[in-house]
Amino acid sequence: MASTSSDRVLRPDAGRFSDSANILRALAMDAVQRASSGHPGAPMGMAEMAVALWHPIEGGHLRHNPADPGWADRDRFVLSNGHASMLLYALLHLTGYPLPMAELQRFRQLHSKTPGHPEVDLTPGVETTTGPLGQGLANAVGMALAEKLLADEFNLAGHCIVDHRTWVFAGDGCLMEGISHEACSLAGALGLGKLTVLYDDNGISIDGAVDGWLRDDAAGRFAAYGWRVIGPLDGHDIAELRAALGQARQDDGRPTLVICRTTIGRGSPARAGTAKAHGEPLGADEIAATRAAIGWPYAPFELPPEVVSAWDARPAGAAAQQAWAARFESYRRDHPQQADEFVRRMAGEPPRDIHDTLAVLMAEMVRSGDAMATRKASQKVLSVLGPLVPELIGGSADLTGSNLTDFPGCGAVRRGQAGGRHINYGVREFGMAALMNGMALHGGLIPYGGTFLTFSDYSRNAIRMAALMKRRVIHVFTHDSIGLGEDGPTHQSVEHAASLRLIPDLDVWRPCDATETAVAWARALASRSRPSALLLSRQNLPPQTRSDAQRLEIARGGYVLSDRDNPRAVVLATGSEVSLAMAAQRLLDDRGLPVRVVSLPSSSVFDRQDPLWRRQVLGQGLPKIGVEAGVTAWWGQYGCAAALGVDRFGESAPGPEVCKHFGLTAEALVGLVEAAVRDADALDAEIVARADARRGASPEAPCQPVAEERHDD
Ligand SMILES: Cc1ncc(C[n+]2csc(CCOP(=O)(O)OP(=O)(O)O)c2C)c(N)n1
Repeated sequence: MASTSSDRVLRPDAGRFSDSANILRALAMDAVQRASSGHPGAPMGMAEMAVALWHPIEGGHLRHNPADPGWADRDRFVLSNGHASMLLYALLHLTGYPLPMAELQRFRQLHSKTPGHPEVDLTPGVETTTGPLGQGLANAVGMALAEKLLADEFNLAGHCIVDHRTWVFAGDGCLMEGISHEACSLAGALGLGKLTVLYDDNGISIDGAVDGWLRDDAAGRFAAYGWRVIGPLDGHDIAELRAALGQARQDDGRPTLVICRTTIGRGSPARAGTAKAHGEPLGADEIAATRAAIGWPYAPFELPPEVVSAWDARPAGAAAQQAWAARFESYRRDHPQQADEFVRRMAGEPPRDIHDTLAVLMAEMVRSGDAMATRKASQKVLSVLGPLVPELIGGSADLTGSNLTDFPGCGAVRRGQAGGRHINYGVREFGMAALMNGMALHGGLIPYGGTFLTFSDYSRNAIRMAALMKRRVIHVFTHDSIGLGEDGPTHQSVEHAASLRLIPDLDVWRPCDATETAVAWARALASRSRPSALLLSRQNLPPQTRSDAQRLEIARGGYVLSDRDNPRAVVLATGSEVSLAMAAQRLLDDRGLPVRVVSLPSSSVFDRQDPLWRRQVLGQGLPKIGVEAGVTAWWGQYGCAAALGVDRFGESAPGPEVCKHFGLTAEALVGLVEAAVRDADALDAEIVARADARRGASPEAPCQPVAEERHDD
């Protein structure tokens, strides 16, 4: 059970402070003090847990090589309670990662390698960006799952090249977050036996002693998920912790939770065990008192060399990596192709014949000239890509038959079974998104997962984290508008496309037919440092006709799909509304008003194109009208004079009826275009009239041609 304030009596600590833990404690309180901001309490409370896992002599459980943070078979460590970042930075510095003391002294400063919360790719040794509580834990479940999938795929008789563990530190906050339930329940169901979570059970969160709002029986809760639970144990007893972690390493097919009873801010006479230790510098006087209490006579950032050298994990790390390299060489001798494939996969390189694959795919899509829902087109894409891109690992949050994320022969991922390529995440959208981030961070896999677009809100912060971390994660969001019909407003997306487009570095694709769907998939696959969201229709959409050149232009995110001589307006459309724009164009032809139709499957990709391309596509000086079955304000960014869309929640009825009810029709679009052209003409006339008025002049007679001056040389 989360320990309560009443059962938390501070133990007499005298004589129980070790230098190995104190060096972490001191670095944390001193760096926070220097930055005048940060969280000293959790690092000080988890110092012994860190020693038991990370210290090469006193702990020895974490298998890593600080000299090569990218070693494929390293253990992964996730600090899910990311506010304890100074603990991680101290560990990375002391064990020998390239993180010098100067960086610790610049904790939380601009462009330092020690930001407020750990950021992957910024600080060597940080495996994932944490801070949004609970997500690190879910990332770790994804990492452990990736390890299992890759081990199943690559370890061959007599050879074991994928064999590492995933370790997590998590606090009360992580376990209070709902995502911890989603991720840990699934980890239990899948039997991820190489995952170990150390729970910093300190009974304190920001608002105070947690017994007012957290009285879970954590041990019972995790046991019910199918986890092995160790503890509660004394989270400051290094020997006890070390033994527990040794037990956790005996894989019995269950993930392990080690409940560590700790005191937040341990060592600080006035702050230990209080919420004040959580997120405030201790202050100079209290730091002095803490130094005296824990027996640490050194000045701030002064580190005794013998304590520092005992922390150096490079020799043990190098030996571990060398042993693995020898195993890998033997694997290479026996299985050269698989060895090359493993290297390629871990490097995130595309398969060698990916271009041929994509060409086949495109031809297939163009050939199949039937009207097709883009979710169906996506499945067709997957049935081509799946067998040829083995790193694709799919899944759905219990909507496989609707999202169409599976493909023939993909097989389900199940406990104790190898070879599955499709994960039934259950109804756990946020968990799915965060697990996918973990798998992408681990490497060797490209995760994609599906749900209805409306439920992207459930996953939203994990989508944001994928973008922030620049990871290739592909979200398949189907049933993307009111066009889905009968399920009604709870399921009909209105604001979601626009809102996802607000996330920086996320490519949102809303393809209009099978061909655009294929290109969206190809781009998402090639997009190594960005997540993508594919917004797909439930309903059938007609195929559009394109030249070969136009097919290539789809990849630019926006292109002229259908033009007219001297167009008077430009209609910009996405997804299911492209066919509506094409119908409106035909109606306008009949009325003698030529318009251009631009298909804009991905605005972010389009916005990254060179200005010349964008100008060519959008036209200059022409009124623009946007159409998408969603909120209209979004079109403002393209300077649209008008937009056809849906600015309120939907209705439950058959899709075509709902669209008609909301005025999402070609006729309505025609009306808008005509009005926009009229307004533009009127505006032009008004501008001229105003200019005349400013000059106080009546319109001049038309200019007479002036005879050209002749210069005869
Ligand atoms: C999703 C999310 N919500 C809120 C916060 C703000 N926050 C940071 S730490 C914290 C309290 C966490 O309590 P606990 O895990 O017990 O940390 P400790 O007090 O032990 O340091 C909160 C609410 C956050 N980082 N992430």
